Amino acid sequence: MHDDTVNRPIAVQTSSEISESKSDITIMSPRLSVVIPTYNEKGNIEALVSAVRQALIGIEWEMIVVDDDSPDETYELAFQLSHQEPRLHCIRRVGRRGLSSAVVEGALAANGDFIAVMDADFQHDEKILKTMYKKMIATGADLVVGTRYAHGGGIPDWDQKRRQMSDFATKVSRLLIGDQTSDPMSGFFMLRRDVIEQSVHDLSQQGYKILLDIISSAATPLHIEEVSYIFRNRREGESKVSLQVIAEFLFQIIEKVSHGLIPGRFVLFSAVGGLGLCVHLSILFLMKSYNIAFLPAQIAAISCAMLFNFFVNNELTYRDRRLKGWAFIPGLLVFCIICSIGALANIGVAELAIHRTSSWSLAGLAGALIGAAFNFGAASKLIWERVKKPKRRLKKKIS
Ligand SMILES: Nc1nc2c(ncn2[C@@H]2O[C@H](COP(=O)(O)OP(=O)(O)OP(=O)(O)O)[C@@H](O)[C@H]2O)c(=O)[nH]1
Ligand SMILES: [Mg+2]
Repeated sequence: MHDDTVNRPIAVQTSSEISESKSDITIMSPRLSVVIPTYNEKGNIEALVSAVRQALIGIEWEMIVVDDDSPDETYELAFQLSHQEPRLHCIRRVGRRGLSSAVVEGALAANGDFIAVMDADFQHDEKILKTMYKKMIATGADLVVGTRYAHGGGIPDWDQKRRQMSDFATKVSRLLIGDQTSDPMSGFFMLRRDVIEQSVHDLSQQGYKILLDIISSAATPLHIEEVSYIFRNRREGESKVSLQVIAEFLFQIIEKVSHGLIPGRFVLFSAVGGLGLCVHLSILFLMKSYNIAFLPAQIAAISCAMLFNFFVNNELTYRDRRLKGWAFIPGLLVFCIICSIGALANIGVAELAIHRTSSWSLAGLAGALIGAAFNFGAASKLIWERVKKPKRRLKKKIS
């Protein structure tokens, strides 16, 4: 891809403005759009606008805050700030959550030729935005990544656990994109507008790792450059990284590696089922060691395994649709019924398969796969798809 926009004039006048010869109204077309996804970032947003304004002196820019209806009303503050800073725009999304999809939505609404993506919490050093922009133009790159892992970059304050998690995620992401960038988990980058437009239909838009999504969805390898920076601590507010974010990252990797053939959630559901089997067998053998008869021991083991599976799936696999409070009990009952039907389907298929193949392992595997697919489909539809989002009460506006 080549930069055919470098010499484009940045001041554009409409025909009506030109006819008003005395008018001095000029619409400045931004070269750079800075997209900031936000969720509960009220404490950071005002300072961030000032910092970006300072960092981008000399460049025509706009800032697009994409807020997912934050309970702390970040969107309200962004709207107020846009009265003093007309280069600031805010998209408020209602009934949707997700960093990646927010970034894509902001990028598609942007007017700039180049799009920068950065967090609102000051962990990304806005002072390198100009360097990234210059590098983009000078090299004709498709993408410039703000990296913590190249010479001159760093993360001074992370504890060992956090470092290990990040290293693990970086290694897993290399399955998808090799070593195209030293920091595939970065949320700080700048790209040419057409890069995102060309791959937008192939993006998974799940979870947090939008850079990985963009690089792995590009039809041809991208020209990637890097600028190092020191990662900082969050200035105000709390991190949104949770078990759900980790689960979504795993979904993203599985779906991309299997080219969309295997739903990531299904793999996680099956893995939880595998752990459930371990729970089942452990309890069965524990009871045996206490000389409990097989039938009661088996019933106890099945019950514990179902409870375990339901609990872990609710916490991890379906965390975004988690059942809470009293809804947990009917959910558990439906789950037990589904698993019982799934077990019958498992036995039926295995029985059919053993007559055809006479291989125990193949028949067992066929039964297990059908059983797992049935359980997954039915549980997704009947338990976790039915969860309704709580309604937020409307605030009365005083006029
Ligand atoms: N629109 C939108 N923004 C989000 C969502 N989740 C997180 N964000 C924003 O995305 C940015 C990164 O989120 P953080 O919680 O700081 O995640 P992180 O930087 O990867 O992790 P920490 O190092 O723990 O801060 C911040 O600006 C968040 O406000 C979301 O669901 N929707
Ligand atoms: Mg952060």
